[in-house]
Amino acid sequence: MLGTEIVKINATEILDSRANPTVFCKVTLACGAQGCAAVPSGASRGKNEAFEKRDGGERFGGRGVEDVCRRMERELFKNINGADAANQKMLDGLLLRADGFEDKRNYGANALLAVSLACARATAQAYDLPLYRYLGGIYGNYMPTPMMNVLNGGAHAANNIDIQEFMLVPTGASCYKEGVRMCAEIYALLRTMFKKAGLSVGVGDEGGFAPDLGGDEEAVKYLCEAIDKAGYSDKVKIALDIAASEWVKDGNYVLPKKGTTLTADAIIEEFSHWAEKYPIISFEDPVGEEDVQAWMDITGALGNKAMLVGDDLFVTDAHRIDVGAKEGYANSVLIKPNQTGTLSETFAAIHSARKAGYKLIISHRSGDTSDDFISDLAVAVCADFIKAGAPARGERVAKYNRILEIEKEVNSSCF
Ligand code: 2PG
Ligand code: MG
Repeated sequence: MLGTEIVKINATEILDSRANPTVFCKVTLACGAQGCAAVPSGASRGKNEAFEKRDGGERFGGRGVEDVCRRMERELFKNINGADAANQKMLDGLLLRADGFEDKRNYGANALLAVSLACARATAQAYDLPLYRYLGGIYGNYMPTPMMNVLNGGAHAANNIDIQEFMLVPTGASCYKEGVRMCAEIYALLRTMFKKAGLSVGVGDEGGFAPDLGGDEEAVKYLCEAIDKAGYSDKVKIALDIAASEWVKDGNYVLPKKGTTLTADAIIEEFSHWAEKYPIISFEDPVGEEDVQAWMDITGALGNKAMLVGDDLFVTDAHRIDVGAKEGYANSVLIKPNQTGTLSETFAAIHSARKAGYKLIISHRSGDTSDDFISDLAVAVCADFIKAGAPARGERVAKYNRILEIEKEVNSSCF
């Protein structure tokens, strides 16, 4: 051992980008190396996500995490005191055993993940390696393609749009940096277009614009027009996060803002139509998380034309991904470490996704912090995409900027 035994953890209640409290953890190792991590939090959460522990009571409307932090320092620490942080699997095993519940409801997945990620960062520091290099070794040299959410709706915005995320995907960019520039230019154009049309340029939770529009399809048209105006029609495509689990009501789909009721078949027909009409390459959670039949149907209809991404469907759970692969639904996976609660379980989900031949997207949450762990993770596992919101707002650009830094570092070490 290189002095990588855990000697101390500090846990602090901090704020996320929606003014909700969240857990920040600092781990200290015997050699003096330290690592920090802050956990994000979702608004449109999958039913089967690991438990997010909150204090309840009066503070922050019950959303405080002061008790969670206190228990991390006083109780959880005892279970990992002296453990080798460089043995991530063993360490995460200790965390899981200390919790004792499958859904992590004792300490909370937010508490466990903060420790798990901070330990990885501390170990990287002890080894004097950048995090992506520690996590990915010498293979981690490939930058993901960004999926930038430039128009927000659904649970992330107070406008009249039911689809949650409208994203730009610079699939034709020659490198990551060029892709970021293209998206930022299109984002700026969108602002000008909305202003000119007398529409709001205020932003939603993930930094995308959130105007009231004539309908969800009009949002797609705005993106197409902006891509066109920027001169990137052949290089930038569109991805949508429908977040359709939010629409499910009594066996049907009710669009919360428009109030329209739809069947799964009608939704699948509409999106098949959109996939023909618009340069949409990806539909995330296009149907409900429990509607397996609809997942089968949409995979049959669109599976070889577009990415069908399981977010609420898979909740970063290796077993759920294995089942999806076996039954033959979806073809891509969204990875959010806080849906599962430890880094090792996140890697297990990534492994299952790769085994199934699914595309891999590493993702932020709608409530996030300036923590950029997912950027290093995306490079380390050679993810196909990173989804971190708009090219605006500090907690979103922190992730994109970190990969700009990594790309430069990796390229400059080339001969
Ligand atoms: C999603 C995410 C992130 P939330 O649905 O993919 O964009 O949103 O964090 O609210 O679940
Ligand atoms: Mg989603």
